Amino acid sequence: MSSQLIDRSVIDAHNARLQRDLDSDYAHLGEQLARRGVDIETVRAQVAAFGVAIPSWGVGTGGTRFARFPGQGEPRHVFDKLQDCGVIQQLARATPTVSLHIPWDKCSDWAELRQTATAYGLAFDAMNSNTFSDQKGQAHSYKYGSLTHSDAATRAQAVAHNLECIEIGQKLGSKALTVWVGDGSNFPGQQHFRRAFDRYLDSSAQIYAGLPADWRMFLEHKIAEPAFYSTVIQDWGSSYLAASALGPKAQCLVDLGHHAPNVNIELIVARLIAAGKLAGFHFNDSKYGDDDLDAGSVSPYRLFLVFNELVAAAHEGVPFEPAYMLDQSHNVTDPIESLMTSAVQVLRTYAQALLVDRHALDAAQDGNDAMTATHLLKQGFQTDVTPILQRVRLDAGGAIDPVGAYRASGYRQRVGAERPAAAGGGGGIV
Ligand code: PSV
Ligand code: MN
Ligand code: MN
Repeated sequence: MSSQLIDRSVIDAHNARLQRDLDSDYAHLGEQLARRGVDIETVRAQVAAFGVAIPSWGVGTGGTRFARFPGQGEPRHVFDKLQDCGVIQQLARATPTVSLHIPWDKCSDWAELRQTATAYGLAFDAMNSNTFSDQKGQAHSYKYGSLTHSDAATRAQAVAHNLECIEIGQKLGSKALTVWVGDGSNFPGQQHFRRAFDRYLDSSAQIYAGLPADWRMFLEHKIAEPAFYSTVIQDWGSSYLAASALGPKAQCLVDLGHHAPNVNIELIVARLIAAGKLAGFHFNDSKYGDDDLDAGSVSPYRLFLVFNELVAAAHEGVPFEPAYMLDQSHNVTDPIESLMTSAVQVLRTYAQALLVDRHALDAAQDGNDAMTATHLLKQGFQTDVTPILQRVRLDAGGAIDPVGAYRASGYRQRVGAERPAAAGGGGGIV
């Protein structure tokens, strides 16, 4: 990284205080894992190669439908957002890519944005389109839908916006377009279900036709909100039907907060892997709905069970290439601290899933030994892999304790002085 956002000396001083403990903890964990037949160095290398994208909208303070309480030094535009993402990557070393949202992240010089990202050690992940809110000056409103609207001109406008997102993404080196539409209805009878879905397929096919050869289209389903009676792409079944109709470049993206409470998301993940249709994830956690809480903050075991499916499929050589992204909204924490913590949580969960003895699990499953099988999963989940995560960060030039180093750096206070408080800034609150 050529552009150091946090002074190297701050990180080094912080690491120097923690390194001895880390060395001892790492050696101890290495011994423990060796007794289980696991080579800690192999796990470390796998974790080091894992990355999760930051949502550009996540570095702004979120809000709810009731209020938004601006945070200190909120990013004013996409360059500020990128700078915050650069800090996250510099300290936590788990987030080498950023996922942009258009038009929230529109700028006048995409080449400059790309150069800036490179200087921070960042690249661009999937582009996200937005036809769930009206933009200034647009000809047709999305109040009653976008890609599925009953009016052809409104659908055409939504298609054109998605094509523009692809065009921008090509300038940035992105390779995927994520499409989430809130289209649906609030009253029984308001919408003809089959016709609305047909219109979705027709509009999406026009977007699909505009995909460059090496691009993928991620269809993101969500059970409800903003439509509260029916949503056109409300579940993985609808998403799968659409992705299948569109073609091989279309796949289904799983946002963990987009399901009914208690839905078995890991089973959905397994089904999509088997069908060759798993696009990737928006990681977050939830208690009630699309809460967009920090990944693993409420139900870390649920996240583990998702990773268990991913690691099992990779272990079995199933060909798949999921895109990993966070999608969170931060109302009461510093977004940089939340995003670093969530990225670390994702890596932690991946490492824990890597520890599961796959051969023993196969044997327990084949032998119908439910207790051994579930113990094997718990053994991975209950292992404290913190020393591995710390070592990975240290080796990559990051901070052993990212939040501690971040607080010591005074970055938030510094940008607080440069960026005046704004009532509306920061991007999405959806
Ligand atoms: C919708 O709830 C969603 O999960 C989609 O990914 C949007 O792009 C994002 O949130 C906006 O905040
Ligand atoms: Mn999402
Ligand atoms: Mn969401």
